[in-house]
Amino acid sequence: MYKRILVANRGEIALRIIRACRELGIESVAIFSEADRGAAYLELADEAFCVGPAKGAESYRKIDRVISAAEIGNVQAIHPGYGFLSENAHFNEICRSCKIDFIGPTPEAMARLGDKNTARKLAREAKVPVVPGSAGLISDESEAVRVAHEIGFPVLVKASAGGGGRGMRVALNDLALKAALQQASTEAEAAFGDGSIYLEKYIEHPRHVEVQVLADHHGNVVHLWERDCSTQRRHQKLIEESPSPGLSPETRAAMCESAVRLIKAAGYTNAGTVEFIVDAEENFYFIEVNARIQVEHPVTEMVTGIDLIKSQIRIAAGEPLPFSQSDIVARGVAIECRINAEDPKKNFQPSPGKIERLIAPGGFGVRFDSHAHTGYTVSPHYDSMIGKLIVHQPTRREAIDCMLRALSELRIVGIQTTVPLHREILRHAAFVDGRMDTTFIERSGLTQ
Ligand code: MV4
Repeated sequence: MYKRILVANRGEIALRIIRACRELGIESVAIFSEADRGAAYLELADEAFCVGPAKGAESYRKIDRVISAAEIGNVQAIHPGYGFLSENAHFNEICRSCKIDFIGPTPEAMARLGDKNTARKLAREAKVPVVPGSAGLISDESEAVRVAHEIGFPVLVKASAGGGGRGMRVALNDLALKAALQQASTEAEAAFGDGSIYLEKYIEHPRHVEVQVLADHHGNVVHLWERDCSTQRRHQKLIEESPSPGLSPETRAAMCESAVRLIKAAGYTNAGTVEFIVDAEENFYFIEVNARIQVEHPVTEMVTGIDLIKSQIRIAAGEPLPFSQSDIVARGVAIECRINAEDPKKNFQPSPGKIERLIAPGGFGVRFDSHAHTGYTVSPHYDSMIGKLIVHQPTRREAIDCMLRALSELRIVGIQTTVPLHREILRHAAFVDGRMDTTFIERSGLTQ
């Protein structure tokens, strides 16, 4: 097992990884930017290095500085967390060349699944349902028009290098399609240096359901059931839950089994999430693989009782999974609300600043994963999420009631947050009845 791990991230996920290291008896080396200097969670690490100024590209995403910290810190492995360098195959490759274990998939598996078009092909080969669309990349307009007429409008133009909603354009007819091809390709070329695009039938008002997977270096692959992430706004997830309230047991089993087949076919190892969209008839379609631990991982941890960060570290260190698929029983219902420093009354613009007072909720089935505390200053330089409130109860009704109680206890004075929005969503009939889809928030009037 590793003696020392570099935690190449910040905030709540850095704290989460440091905690897992401490429980495993592993020393942790943290990194921080000038904006995070003095943050309380850094004191829990055994050592901490400043890697640069506030700007992410000059610090947390600066490969040479992160690697230098790893070398000086004399670590055997790096945990990238999520965001920053977590899905950067080049960084993954550099870790390998420096003989430092990257706690995640190999660079090859990361690159293979990071290309959405290649991932689609792998899915088809693994008999995983994909959205009807082009066989591969679209090379010219006439081919795009032909495919669009085969699958029927509306269609979605997607960038192979895209993901998370970036580089996507909906087209309702031939004329719109020609414009969409141009825009999606130009945007993807500018953003990712790869303008290649493919076409899919646009599934309207889909649910967004993802399957957590763990794969070790001994050929063992298991799923840890699904998370429903349909409650989101402009591709920003707000509330996640498990199990998905919209799936029959048959669909759930078929979706989870297909996720395992895809991960096996891709030669993927460590933690990963296979993402699907689900239409009104409960048909599910593979969309993409997220080759990292995700923000919402605690939802799965609560219903399965498995610590996903410790699992990642053990897998990277070469240990076989300590459980088989039949051991992984999901129990109860878990819901997570993302607590963002944003002002719902000002179109969710960031609301950084000093937290004059923070009182965390607690009690039976309540978990608050956050690096924030009274006196902490929320930086304007990073993502606005300052914590996650997770509840775990026997039934969904009890989980909603518990979350509402916990949200009413959570005190954050000095900045605006998404707490009021969460309380409105959790009381809304569409949420209570499990009828959320990815377009609900925009259509609901709950936000401008
Ligand atoms: C789709 C889709 C509907 N039809 N593909 C969004 C980003 C990435 N996770 C995949 N996404 C989607 N792909 C087809 N063929 C709907 C989504 C989608 C979505 C789209 C627009 C606005 C919000 C969304 C949230 C989740 C998924």
